[in-house]
Order: sequence, then structure tokens, then C-alpha cells
Amino acid sequence: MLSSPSQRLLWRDLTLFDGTRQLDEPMAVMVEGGRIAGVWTEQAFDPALATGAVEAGRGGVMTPGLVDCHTHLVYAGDRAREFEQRLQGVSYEEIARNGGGILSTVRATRQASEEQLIEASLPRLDALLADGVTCVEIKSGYGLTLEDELKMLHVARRLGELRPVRVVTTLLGAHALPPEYAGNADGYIDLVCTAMIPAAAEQGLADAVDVFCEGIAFSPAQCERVFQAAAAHGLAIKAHAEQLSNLGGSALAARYGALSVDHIEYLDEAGVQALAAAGTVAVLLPGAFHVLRETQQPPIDLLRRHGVPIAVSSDANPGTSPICLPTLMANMACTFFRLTPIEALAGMTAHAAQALGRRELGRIEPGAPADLCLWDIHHPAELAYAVQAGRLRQRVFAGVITHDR
Ligand code: DI6
Ligand code: FE
Repeated sequence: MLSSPSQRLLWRDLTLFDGTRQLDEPMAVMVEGGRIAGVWTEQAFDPALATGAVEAGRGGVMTPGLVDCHTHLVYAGDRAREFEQRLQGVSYEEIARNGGGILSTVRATRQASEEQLIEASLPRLDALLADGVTCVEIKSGYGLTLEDELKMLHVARRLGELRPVRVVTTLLGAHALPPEYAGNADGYIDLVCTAMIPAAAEQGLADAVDVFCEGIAFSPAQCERVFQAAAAHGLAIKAHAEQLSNLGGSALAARYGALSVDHIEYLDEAGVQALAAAGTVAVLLPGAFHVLRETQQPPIDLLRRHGVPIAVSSDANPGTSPICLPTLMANMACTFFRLTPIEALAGMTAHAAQALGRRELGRIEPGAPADLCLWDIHHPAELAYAVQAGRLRQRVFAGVITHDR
């Protein structure tokens, strides 16, 4: 059944993962007015509460709607040819230095109209939704001109109007150096700081600003200028850091109060301490680890020891993670990085929401927005254990059932 916003909905006999832990007892959950109205153990549930409510489901595993907190979902073209080159031994960095990689997607994205970008991106968004996503972050970063970056952000916002999903947008102007600025990275950073960030902020098109702090991208000093401009315009800060080498980008971002630092395979203990001190979330992107055949492990034990919240995300993008199956990311976070299934699920719900500065999401508790998934499985760990599309029985967005099998 699909429901209407005015209906009070009730689920009984649930195995519940609430965003941080699995509850021991069978649970009941009620939703009303777009929010979670109540969460009870079956034992404590008063049948009088069911009066006037529609029983929407019985049994199964309920989790918060998944939050995919790091994607590059909007782009044109594909990079299948580059995939073939990499299989023959050409490295990601070599391809980038020869004008391919991110810049090949930039060429295709600059040529695409907003309508064409929407048409290209919707199937990817639909794949995320079919696997339980109710909130997705979408970055720009394949335009690299003022106009094309704003075009990408505008498309991201429009995707959120076309589908029942919360879209959080991030300006990633400092993703790669566009060919027009070859040899003048500081000049390009000027453009990011004095044109892109002010325009995106003024037009309400970006919730956050991100950078790629890496040898093949921008230096810590250049990223710092971007952080200063973002802060001056009241935008949150995120960073792609320590993905291919350790430049100290994570600690720098943390000093600027970053919501998250992402990738972090090469992060060291000083960096982990900086995250802990700042309350910055560490976002793991196992899809990129997999596609790049990376062997450097992110410092999971150090993150645990210092109490840094760990999120897991798809990094859906045409180069390093052309994968739109979030539950596969939970599986890979466990198999590659030895997260427990519950850590991986927290990483795709409560901690992912924190990485977006949206702490009200990713949790099942009274008062929270009612974004929920009901899965046809027996135990939450199955979401990470098995790799299988189609396990989503119901998807609830803002208190309304938008998918029912
Ligand atoms: N790191 C990544 O893994 C993606 N961006 C980034 O800064 C890759 C983007 C791409 O190759 O298109
Ligand atoms: Fe990324």
C-alpha cells in the first residue's frame, strides 16, 4: 500500500536497528504527520494506541532510511574506456595527468544541458532509492566554471524535487584544475573563493563546500583558502583527504570545523586526533577503494580508539566508484575494512547524517523525521552480509509510504 501524508501508520513485531544499535526485543513504531510518533517494545505497546492507525506492516527489519553522504551523482558521459586502460595497468593518477579522468567527465558535463544532466542522473538516483536511500548528498565538481558548477548544483536541487528524497548539495569547485587554468592553480582557487562560493551561497544552491586535497588536485594551502571563503559565507566544510597520500588535509579541515573528511586511507594518528578534537566524521568510501584496487587500509582501529564517528558512503561517481548500490557499500566496509555490520549500518544512517550536519536524520526515535526502510530479512546484519538488490519491502519518506512490494 502507498499512503497519504494524513495517515497515522503503525508497524508491529519489528526487529529494529535505530541508527546506532539493534534492539533486543520485538518493537512497534508509529508515524504521524511526517514524524516518528512513537517507538515501543511490543510488550509495552498499549493496543489502545492502535485506534485510528493503519497497520502498515508486521515483521521484518526496520532501519532508518539510508543516508548516502558522499556522491557525485550528477554528471554526463561515462569512463568505461578508462576502466579498460586501468585494467591494462595505467594508473588513475597517470590518466588524470594526461587530461583524462575527472577532466574527461568535465568535458562531457560542460556540454550537457540541465535537462540532459537530469536524464542522465535520474536512473542513478532511482537505483539508490530502490536500495533504501532517503537522503543523498550530491556534489558539483565536474563543471569547474562558475556557470557549470551552478548548473550542476541546480540539477541536484531539481532531482530532490523530482523524487521523494532529501538532497543535500555540496560545491566541489576545487575538485580538479580545469585546462584553462593550467599552471595557475592559485588563480583557479581565486575563482572558487571569490565567484563560485559567494554565488552558490547567495542563490542557496550549496549546503557545504568540499575540496580535493591531493597531489593531483589542490595543496593544503589552497584548500585552506577555500575553507576560509566557505566559513565567511556560512557554508559547512568537507574534504576529500588522504585518499592517495598523506598531506595533512584532514587535520586542516578539522581545524576549520569540517563536518567530515572522506576517503582517509592514508590518515595517521595525529590526523585521527584532530578529527576527534573537532567532532569531525570520518567517511569511508569502500567503492573507490575497490575500484582503485587500493591496498592502504584506513586507520579503523585508531578511529575507534579515539571515538571518531565512522560513516560509509557510495562515492557514486563515473571514475572511482560507478556503483549505485548502497548496501553493497555496507558489505565492502565489512569485508575490506573489518567494520562490524552494525558499525557499517550506523555508518549509513546516524553517522552519515552527522556527516551532513543533519543529526535529526538517520535515527528512529520519537520526533525524528519519519524516513524509514522495512527490509525482508531477519537480522540487520544481513544487509551487510548478503549482496542482493530487491530486499526493500517498504520505503517511507517523510511519513509516507513511497514504495511497497
Ligand atoms: N576522489 C574520488 O574518488 C572522486 N573524486 C575525488 O576527489 C573521483 C572522481 C572521478 O574520478 O571522477
Ligand atoms: Fe568523492
